Amino acid sequence: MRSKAMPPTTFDLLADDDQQPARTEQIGEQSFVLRGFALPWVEQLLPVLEKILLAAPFRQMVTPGGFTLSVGLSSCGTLGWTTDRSGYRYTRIDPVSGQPWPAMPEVFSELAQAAAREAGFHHFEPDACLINRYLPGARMSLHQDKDERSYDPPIVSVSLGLPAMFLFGGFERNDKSQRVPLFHGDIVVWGGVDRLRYHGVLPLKDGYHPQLGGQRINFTFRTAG
Ligand code: MD3
Ligand code: FE
Repeated sequence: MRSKAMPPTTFDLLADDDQQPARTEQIGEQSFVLRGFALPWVEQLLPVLEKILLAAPFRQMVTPGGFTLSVGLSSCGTLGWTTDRSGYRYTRIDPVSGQPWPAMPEVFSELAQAAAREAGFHHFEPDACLINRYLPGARMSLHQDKDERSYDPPIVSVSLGLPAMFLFGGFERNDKSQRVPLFHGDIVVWGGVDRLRYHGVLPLKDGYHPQLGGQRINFTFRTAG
């Protein structure tokens, strides 16, 4: 325990709680990892997420090529991303429930906007939040995000739960990719010249996170329409 009479030491700053100040790492010309940026918001995000998932539970979707994605998907916002045998697209209606996707909670868009601004992208107005759930073994192979109407707005991604190894590639599938570990509370912002870079996620390792359990959840905010 730290005595009030003692000045705080560096050791105390690390020992007192596990929340470290957010730090920004640049991983591309216009791509930034905001370490721990979401940590102060997590308590607010989780109950809201639970409500969304009651209306739009995670489901495993099929690609046009007939492969089932290992990642479970849901969405909130005006537009939700889906894939089936006939292609990838954004829809206003959740094809499973037949209802509009759950609205984007204010706390979600506020966080996404604050992160975009921190990375230098002002006036970010996301209309789609894809929610990805990785259980151990789930992965996302290298791909580009090309289903949005404009590539001008950035993309903001929030990582929660188990850590994952993110692959950040180039503009062609075979370009060498860098590996970036993403931890609970990290936010990544991609925009401008990096918007169409290939990216993916290595298979999730087994583990246990005190708040999320044995899974990783990723929110991807986009201006899709
Ligand atoms: C990099 N999701 O949903 S973060 C995706 O962690 C997706 O669930 C991954 O790739 C995940 O499409 C990676 C999001 C991400 C999104 C768009 C990008 C990273 C990006 C666009 C360009 C470069
Ligand atoms: Fe992607």
